[in-house]
Amino acid sequence: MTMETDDNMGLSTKCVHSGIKDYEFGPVIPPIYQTSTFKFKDAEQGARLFKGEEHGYIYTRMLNPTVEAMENAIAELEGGAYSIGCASGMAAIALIFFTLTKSGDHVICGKSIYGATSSFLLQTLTKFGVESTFVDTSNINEIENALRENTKIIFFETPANPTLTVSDIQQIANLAHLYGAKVVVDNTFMSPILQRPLELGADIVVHSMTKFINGHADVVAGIVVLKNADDYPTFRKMSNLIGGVIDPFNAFLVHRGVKTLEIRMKKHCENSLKIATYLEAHPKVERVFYPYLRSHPQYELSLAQTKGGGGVISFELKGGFEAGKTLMNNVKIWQLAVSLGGVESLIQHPASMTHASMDEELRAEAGIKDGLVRLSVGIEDVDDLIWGLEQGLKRI
Ligand code: LCS
Repeated sequence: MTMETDDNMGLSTKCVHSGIKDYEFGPVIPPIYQTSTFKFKDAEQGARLFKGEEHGYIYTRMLNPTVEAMENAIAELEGGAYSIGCASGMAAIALIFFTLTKSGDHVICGKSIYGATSSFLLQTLTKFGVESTFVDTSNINEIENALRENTKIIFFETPANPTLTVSDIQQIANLAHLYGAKVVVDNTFMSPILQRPLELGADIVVHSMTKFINGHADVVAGIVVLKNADDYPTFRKMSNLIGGVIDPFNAFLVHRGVKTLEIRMKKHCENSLKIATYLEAHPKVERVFYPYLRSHPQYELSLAQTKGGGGVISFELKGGFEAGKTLMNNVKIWQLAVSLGGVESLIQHPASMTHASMDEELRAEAGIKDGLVRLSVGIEDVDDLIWGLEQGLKRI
């Protein structure tokens, strides 16, 4: 806990004050320590720092005060002991698997998952002798059937990209811990404002901070949040060895984004529910996936586990991919681009874009149909966003 906040304070207060300490000259914002290395007072101090006998800074790949301030803020918001800032969400995901698995181990991963995550497991981790099984993590029986003695990690996104499938974190954690496996939740779609997996029994949270946490589509970054302090030294050591760390300027930008995270998430949720409701009633739309719609298969679980449906909606049009193309090429305000979680609204096509790299069979099994369109709903005025969608829909 930093000196400014404690556990009883509200989320907006935490967003504004978390991670902030006193710095030389009294700035209210952590300065950008844009330096690769730090001068020691004397040879003895240098040796103490390297031995870990004194807290301080040696070299920016190892630790940097601007990065540390942002890491403390996210750890505090997620209710974790420590966090480690990474160069991207994928660097954070790689860090977790490289730290916790070795040759001969097995991992279970959600079927509906960001394309690069599934490719990392299938194309990279397998080279090191770690096997993965992909299951529908919204079905606890599928997880139980896939568990083995050597299963080290159960990894899933909830809600998942791009199907918005919701998995029961507490139930999965209870099962995983019986088998000695760690539960890792990719909390990118919710942010700590809407969902706190560590409180529900998860061991580790990972984020692509490129998305809601930074929120302004101007940074690529990731973070690993650890519930247990005991895990920290091995994770920090591996981060230092791999070197995929966030740099001070990006950490500064992310920390700046965090200040408005709570109010942004509220607006993302408010806009998304209205847009999902509008789409569900639209004659050209076949089916809408949004966790806070009553029609969502895990609607009740979503209400219980989260504080909002988030800012991502997926839907299928009656005319399939051809209709989707017409929509994407004719919408107004919405920009045709991948990524999500920024203040501006985006539209994209998972099967040919974000999830194109995914194994085709796995993509079909995960329910990522060719006609699925994904929206990242920004914080613009919702009437303008609906008007912008209607301009595309009426061309179909
Ligand atoms: N986890 C989730 C849930 C994601 O959506 C992404 C990226 C990542 C991890 C990887 O994070 P990155 O390395 O990009 O910071 N998702 C993207 C998407 O849906 N469109 O573009 C990127």
